[in-house]
Amino acid sequence: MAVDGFKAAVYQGNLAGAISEVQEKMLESFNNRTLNIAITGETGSGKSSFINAMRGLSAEDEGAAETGILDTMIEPIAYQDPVLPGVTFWDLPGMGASNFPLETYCEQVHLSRFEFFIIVGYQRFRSSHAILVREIQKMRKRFYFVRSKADMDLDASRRQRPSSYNEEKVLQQIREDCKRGLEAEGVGHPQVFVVSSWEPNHYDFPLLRQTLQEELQSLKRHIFLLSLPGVSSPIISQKKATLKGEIWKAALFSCLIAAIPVPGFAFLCTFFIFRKHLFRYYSSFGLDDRSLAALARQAGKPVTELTAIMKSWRTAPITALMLLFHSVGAAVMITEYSWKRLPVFGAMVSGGVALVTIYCLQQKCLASVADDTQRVLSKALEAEEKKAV
Ligand SMILES: Nc1nc2c(ncn2[C@@H]2O[C@H](COP(=O)(O)OP(=O)(O)O)[C@@H](O)[C@H]2O)c(=O)[nH]1
Ligand SMILES: [Mg+2]
Repeated sequence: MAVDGFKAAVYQGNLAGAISEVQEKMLESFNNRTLNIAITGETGSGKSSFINAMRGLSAEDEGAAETGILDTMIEPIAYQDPVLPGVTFWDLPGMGASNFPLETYCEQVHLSRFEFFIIVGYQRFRSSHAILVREIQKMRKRFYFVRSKADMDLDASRRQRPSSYNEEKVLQQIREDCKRGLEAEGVGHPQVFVVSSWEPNHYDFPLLRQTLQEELQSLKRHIFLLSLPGVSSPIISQKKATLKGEIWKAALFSCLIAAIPVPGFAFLCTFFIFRKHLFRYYSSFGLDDRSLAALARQAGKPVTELTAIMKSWRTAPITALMLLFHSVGAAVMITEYSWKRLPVFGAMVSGGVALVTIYCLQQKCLASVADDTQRVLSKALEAEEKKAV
């Protein structure tokens, strides 16, 4: 399978290798994937009519999506594009229909299972559109905004101002209203198309088709890259579980050292054992200096951008020092104090304190290095995502 090389590289702590797998081998494999496009928007906005127009069908044709005054839809329905390979349009229930209030719509239709979105809106840009945009952006997915029923707007304008009627000007005003609304929601380069499903050869309909066709590969690539953190996450967890199994050895060793009644000795030894393990985790996950430099080169990002998002650098050593200082210090004190009177008891107590502390600390540290690995890998993949857009 195409992702096997990526998984193996992540497991070996070869993050640069994982990125190179993505760049060199895996990106071809996404070409045969399906792109699931959700056609979403308010009830009655013209979603089903839009799908029919995209598929070159009229409402009366066999296999056409049901359109009309009533919205009885409960479940999304899939329609294949007859021309674009692997493109599936999903006709979604309408936002604001009686069973689908705005507040719960995204969850009810499981918006997250779709990969790309076409928001169909009519009339002005409003809060329902903003809700959808926010949800899609949260998932870092992409969308087109289709402003439907342009024929009605043009007709109304022609009737109201016959002497000054200018088709392109009306269309431009509609585009600008949509873009303004989208930009207010933080969309960088909104892609807006003003269409009429009655006239699929007019207005922005042909441009929409062409854009989708041209961007299809990059959209598939983007979705594929977005799915990769989901592939690496179980691998990193598996590796964490393996390393976790070895923690007790270090803890046991520290426990024995803590029982030696020489002031400061146990503290220093335990600290160095802990530090050694921390660096071992870094190199085994691929977060040591050399591996990070190789990853940065491969991803085309400065190392600082990768290290800036690592939390274990800051948290692990400080928590470790604090906890070690308290617990091992306490253990040493107990040992020194009780050594003279109850030597065996003193050694057992101080050793026990060290055992528990080191065990908990190592676990915490391992978890934070594993989290960092996922973070750094996602950051490195972001560079590829940007190339895909
Ligand atoms: N004039 C005009 N009416 C449209 C257009 N698209 C849809 N409609 C009408 O709007 C109503 C709702 O359309 P439909 O596709 O069922 O909307 P949905 O609920 O979003 O699926 C229907 O009566 C359609 O005939 C269009 O481009 N122009
Ligand atoms: Mg419909």
